[in-house]
Amino acid sequence: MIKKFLDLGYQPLANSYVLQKNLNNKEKNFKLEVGFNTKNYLVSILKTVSKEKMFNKDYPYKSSESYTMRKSFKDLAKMIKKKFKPKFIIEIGSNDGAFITNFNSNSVIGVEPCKNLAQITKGKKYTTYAEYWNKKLSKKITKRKKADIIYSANTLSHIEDFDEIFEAINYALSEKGILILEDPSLLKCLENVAYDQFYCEHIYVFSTLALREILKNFKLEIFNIEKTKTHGGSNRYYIKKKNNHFYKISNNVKNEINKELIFGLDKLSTYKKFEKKVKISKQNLLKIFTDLKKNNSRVIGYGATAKSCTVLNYCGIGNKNIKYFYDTTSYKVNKYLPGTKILIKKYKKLNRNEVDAVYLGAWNFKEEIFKKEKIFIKKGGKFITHIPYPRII
Ligand code: JHZ
Repeated sequence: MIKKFLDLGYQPLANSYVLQKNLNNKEKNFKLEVGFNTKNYLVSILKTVSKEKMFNKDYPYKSSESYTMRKSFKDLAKMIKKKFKPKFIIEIGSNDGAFITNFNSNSVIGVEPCKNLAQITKGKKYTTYAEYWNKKLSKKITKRKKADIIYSANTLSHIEDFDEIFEAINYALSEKGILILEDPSLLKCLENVAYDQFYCEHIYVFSTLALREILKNFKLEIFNIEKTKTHGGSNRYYIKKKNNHFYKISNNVKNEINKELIFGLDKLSTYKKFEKKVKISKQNLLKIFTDLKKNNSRVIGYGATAKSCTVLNYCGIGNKNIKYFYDTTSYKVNKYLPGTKILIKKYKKLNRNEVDAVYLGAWNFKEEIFKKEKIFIKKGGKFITHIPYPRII
């Protein structure tokens, strides 16, 4: 039933940045392979890493780090308040509060198992459960009052057990309540040859087709879809209980499903074609880095992302090709990227006297970064990206 279509080799844990004192220690590795379930169309990695190893008190990623994400959450919160007037909202995977802090603290609850992040929103007086989302927690939170809105962005794809997630959601959601899920779109991922959307934390990359099948098992259905530009192109799914006739199913749902069928997201052959494109992408990216090295170009990286971990380790691009990465996240600074052991430095504006070309680890924030670095660009500084194909811009 599950057919393997992509082998991205042995990979370290994407968000396990290495301390200098541990540089010579062996890292935990796992085999990163991706498969397609021909029955429910679900695309998933084949071997998973335990959630405790990935989401713990040392989690480095903060949603608030970019203007793009802060704005996206702010705009969504504004729309939700206006359109749905919710009295009680739960966010699953509230991270550092980029979404919940747009609401009054008495109307929203965050669930965030990474204790270092939960501490941030607790510090701002937002009720936050530093626990994994599950049935037990759902009962604890919503014993007396059910949620009008449950929101979860870039989190559902990180939780392996659908029974646990959706039964907990079904319990917590009021009869007329809405579940809003937001995750990178598989269609976009394939169109962009964004194979770096696959790493240990991304157990799934969803198509609408697959999500619809999964939701059926829990008597939930998608009634609207919005496209967002975040994380390279995401789908924001509006979901209701099947017996909730308060919301009509928008044509957007049918249209998106049709688009996915035309692209062939229901066929194994589509994923096999994707695999070929990934191999070509690797060769061409390597060529760019080899040529830059031959020319003695000074190359650094921008945005030490989880995605970069997959690209660099899969392609065999290391600290001989990229001198260091810049990242604004204080937790990542002075540590090394997993596997490739490239140093991460505290971000400072790109300087043309120091740098010739910059690998865009955070390609999903290209617009924001280009705006910030316009002087570097004006002075002839170049960026390297592999999305949608390897090139220098
Ligand atoms: P970004 C993480 O993936 C992990 P990553 C996780 N699994 C997931 O699903 C997504 O997030 C949502 C830095 N940066 O968002 C900040 C700059 O330095 O692409 C971040 O470290 N300067 C939960 O890591 C990184 O880049 C800038 O100007 O692939 C961006 O990480 C900007 C805009 C960002 O997610």
